[in-house]
Amino acid sequence: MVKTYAERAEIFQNETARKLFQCIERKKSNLCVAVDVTRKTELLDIVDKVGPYICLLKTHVDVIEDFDEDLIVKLRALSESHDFMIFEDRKFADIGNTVALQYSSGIYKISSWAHITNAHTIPGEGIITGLAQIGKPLGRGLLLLAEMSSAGSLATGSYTDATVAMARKHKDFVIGFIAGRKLTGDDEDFIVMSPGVGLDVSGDALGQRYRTPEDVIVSSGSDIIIVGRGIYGNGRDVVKEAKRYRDAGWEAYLTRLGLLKDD
Ligand code: S5P
Repeated sequence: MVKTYAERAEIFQNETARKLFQCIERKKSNLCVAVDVTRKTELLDIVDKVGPYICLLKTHVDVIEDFDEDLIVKLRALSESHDFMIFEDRKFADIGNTVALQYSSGIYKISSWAHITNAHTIPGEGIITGLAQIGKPLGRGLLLLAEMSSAGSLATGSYTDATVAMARKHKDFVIGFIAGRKLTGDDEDFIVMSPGVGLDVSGDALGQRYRTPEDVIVSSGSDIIIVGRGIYGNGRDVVKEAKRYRDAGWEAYLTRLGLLKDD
């Protein structure tokens, strides 16, 4: 039987994973919004509007042109007031020693504010141990990129399988995957977050591919939908779209649990 988010919240070894699933259940939202804009004020404005409808905010902090520490103070305040967690989509991809520095230091000091970050597994297991040195004492969580939504992605087959095997060895820090589908059995608990979700278009001009919330959650067994331009793009009504994706994601979850008819 498919477990509820609340039931799964009890199982995770990692504190961040537990808190995220509790938040999903509390807010009845499995929506992560990806806000890829380049100005502080625009980012904060969108986050303030969508905050009530999301469980997780995904950032690309390195695209912000006027980044400063005040942005982090404000994002953290919004995360408290609207009750969501923060995922910096840094996609680390280097040797352990380097990623530990990139995670903790430099201008962004990602480990000091992002509850969750992610990494490619191309460098091998050292990338996880390097990031864990910094993130574990802070109770942070790591996602591994096991698959990608973009056309022609090389993260398939044995690469994806090897990524899952690495995650299994580090369950206290690796909380799950970026992937298009559930990759492990029901007896293991990893969070699956799926990007490339959109209700209106099937892709963009640069290789992105979109699927519906129903497809990723009901058919593919994913846990969290990541939606970017479908919510804030092209003069859209951000609040209306956030509610629309939250509702679609939650309905898909209820369908997966068998509480709604899948028709
Ligand atoms: O495979 C991936 C992995 C990620 S994290 N495909 C993705 O699109 N992403 C991220 O999800 C990407 O970096 C972007 O921030 C977001 C998708 O944005 P959208 O505007 O296409 O919905």
